[in-house]
Amino acid sequence: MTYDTPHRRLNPLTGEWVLISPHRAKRPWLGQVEKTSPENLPTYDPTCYLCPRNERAGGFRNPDYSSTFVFDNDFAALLPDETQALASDHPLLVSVSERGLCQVVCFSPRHDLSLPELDQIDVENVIRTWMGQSAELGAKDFIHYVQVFENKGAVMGASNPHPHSQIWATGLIPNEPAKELERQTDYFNQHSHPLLADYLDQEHKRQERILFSNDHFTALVPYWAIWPFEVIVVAHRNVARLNELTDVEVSALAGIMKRVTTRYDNLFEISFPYSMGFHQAPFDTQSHPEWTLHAHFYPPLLRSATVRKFMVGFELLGMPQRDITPEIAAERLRSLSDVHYKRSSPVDKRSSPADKHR
Ligand code: H2U
Ligand code: ZN
Repeated sequence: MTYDTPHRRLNPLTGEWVLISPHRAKRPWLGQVEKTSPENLPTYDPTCYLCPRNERAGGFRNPDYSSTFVFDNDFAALLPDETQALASDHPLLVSVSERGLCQVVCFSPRHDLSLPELDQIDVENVIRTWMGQSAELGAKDFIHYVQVFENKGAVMGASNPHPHSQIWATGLIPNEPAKELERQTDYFNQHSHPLLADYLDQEHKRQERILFSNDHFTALVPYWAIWPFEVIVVAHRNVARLNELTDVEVSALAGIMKRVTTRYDNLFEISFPYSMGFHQAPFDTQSHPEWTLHAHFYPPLLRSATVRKFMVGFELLGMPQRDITPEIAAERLRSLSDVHYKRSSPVDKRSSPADKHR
């Protein structure tokens, strides 16, 4: 299909629309140019608060860790303590108290190795850590949602280049997964099928937005993508939560994550910034057959290492809008190599035993 005139697309996961203006993609750019992150990081930085053995805020010292390392965020946005219920004395002034826990997950002791640069086995360790923490935090009686995410790059607000992710576990379901829960539940009740499974079937038939897949996961630019090179990674099995993944699924997910992030880095030959996170089912007593585990990658860069997309003006006041179509973005990401631009050899072979769409 060619899409060359302005149109809207619906995000069935949230019920929100995005405006697509393909004819605008060629407009000149005289705006802000982003600074790129430093490329040559040391393997260890004595001033980094995430490196092994170094001191963090509040006098805590990191252990001499050798794999992943999890700690409670020293500046946690949420606290586990029970607080007094907030009284609301007017329907227009509503608030409720919120409990939760915030953790930081360092991917490895190496200050210089981001997801695409880590070996397959190390990415699997990162995923297993997210799984373990999801299970542990999700089992707490005051936790109902576990949000795993990575802010990568200074442009995304990451405060430290040492590769790490965060986990915020909350008593209430945050806005985005709450919308997805409602939409996936409605769809499942109407069709007796999970929304994302049916969506994936359509995408596999059409191919134009698919990047690649293996036996257990598919990476694609969603039909309703907002960010220029937005990607969604969807599980093939109807698995609802990270901690329900099997060993082979962990390997497959690590392989797909390495390939997505390698292609991102190769796109402009920089360490590609993004916010990435998993949407898993709420942690309650239900099995959530409507929910399909997936990860969203939201990268801000638009046409080079230094020109980003801003969510301002009409996006902020009206609705999100994009210029390059999701199909063109998918084509560009598909055309890139799986060999990281900093490496001369292909990514670890174990990452792609059953990969298709090369
Ligand atoms: P970001 O780079 O995505 O901001 O994540 C780093 C987190 O590390 C951030 O949430 C925490 C910050 O609160 N942090 C500590 O917990 N201890 C420190 O000594 C510094 C930063
Ligand atoms: Zn470090």
